[in-house]
Amino acid sequence: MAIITDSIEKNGEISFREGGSEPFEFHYYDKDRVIGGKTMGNQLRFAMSWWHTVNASGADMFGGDTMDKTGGLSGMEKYRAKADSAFGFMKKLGIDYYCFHDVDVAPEGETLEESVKYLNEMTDYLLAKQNETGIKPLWVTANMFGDKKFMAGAATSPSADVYAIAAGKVKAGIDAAVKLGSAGYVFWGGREGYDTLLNTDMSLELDNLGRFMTMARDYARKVGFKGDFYIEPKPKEPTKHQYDFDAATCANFLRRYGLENDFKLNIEANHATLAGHTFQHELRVAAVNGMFGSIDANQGDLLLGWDTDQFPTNVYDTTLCMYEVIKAGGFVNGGLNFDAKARRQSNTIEDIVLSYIAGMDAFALGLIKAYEMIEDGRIEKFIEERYASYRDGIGRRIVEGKETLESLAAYAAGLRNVTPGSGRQEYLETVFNEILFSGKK
Ligand code: XUL
Ligand code: CO
Repeated sequence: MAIITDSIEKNGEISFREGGSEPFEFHYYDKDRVIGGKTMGNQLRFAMSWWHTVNASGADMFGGDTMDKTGGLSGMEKYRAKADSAFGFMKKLGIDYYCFHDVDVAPEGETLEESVKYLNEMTDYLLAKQNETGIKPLWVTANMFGDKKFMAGAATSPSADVYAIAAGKVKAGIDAAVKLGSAGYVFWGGREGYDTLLNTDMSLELDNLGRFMTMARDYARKVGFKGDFYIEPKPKEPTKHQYDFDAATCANFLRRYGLENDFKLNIEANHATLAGHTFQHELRVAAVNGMFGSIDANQGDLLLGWDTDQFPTNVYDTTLCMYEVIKAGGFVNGGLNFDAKARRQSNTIEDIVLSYIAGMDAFALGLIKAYEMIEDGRIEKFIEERYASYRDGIGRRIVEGKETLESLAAYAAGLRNVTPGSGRQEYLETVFNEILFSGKK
């Protein structure tokens, strides 16, 4: 039974070929190539998103499916066949990790109890597949936004019963994460936000969300979950005001509720741009707050105001992303999950394979170029020199916390003609282009 693997079977194993130009091969991603002291595989830690890859059928707001990924099956048989296909797909592409929501891998029952039973049955099946292949979850999550009971949120729902069901789903998700040896557990806000304050008690909702994550953390640590928790910031969609707007908002939330030691951030490229930020900005904010964790790798369309979840092909962005990842010390439990789907019109199985190749190659090239930026050194040196005044004299004393407002006022009293010097943005952008396109150092 092959739902999404047929065409790859046809094309054989997808591997790297130096100087290659055929579509069904990698031209930059060479999994075993060592770069920056680690293999590309370990630097990039690619993950397959179950929902987009195995389930998404091309439907949009205006029209139905353009792809059939059911293989004509239904019930548990369909879920098992999808798991077979997913593992076959990951093996062919050399992907070692996958990410899933509870409802991606198992059907939902009428009650929580029934849903958990199905999930347990399917995680047994996934575990057997993992043992055969060595593939593992990068992170697990619970879908707390799809069903109508979650229309007003889950941990921020005005209904305590909905809150309790959400807690039960997260408990089952954490149990699945422990059972499958997942490196992470993600909270994406889903409908944790609001559309109008005319019907919303924001203070209670935020406190409830804080309590919810605290309970999840405490339960997970009790049952032996050693991985990272993540919040995945997103500014809007589906609600008008999401509580996890961007990295800075999430960092503040995590500190307010004392969760900063167990939670990190899962930065999604397209969510960053929806928040009016660059992907690089969000990664840097996460890193300077000690909360860089994992990445949902995709790209949006800057002319559209919604989450398009496209496979990433923009090498400027992948390079600047990998530059941030390297500067943050690389991935520990995190990795690059393709929260991305082939376009509605790219509706063949081959298109999904080509989409992954495109995304993986774009990030491999980004990784290569990010190391070239660091080796080149011109950009780093410029920044170092730009802040040189903080390395000795008055600047050094400021950094060491030895100055006061009065002492600085006295120091500054007689200064004349003070300017910080040119920021050289255009020159630095030229250097970046040169590294990307000329191969000249
Ligand atoms: C939604 C989104 C999700 C999360 C997991 O915008 O990105 O797919 O990654 O729930
Ligand atoms: Co995502």
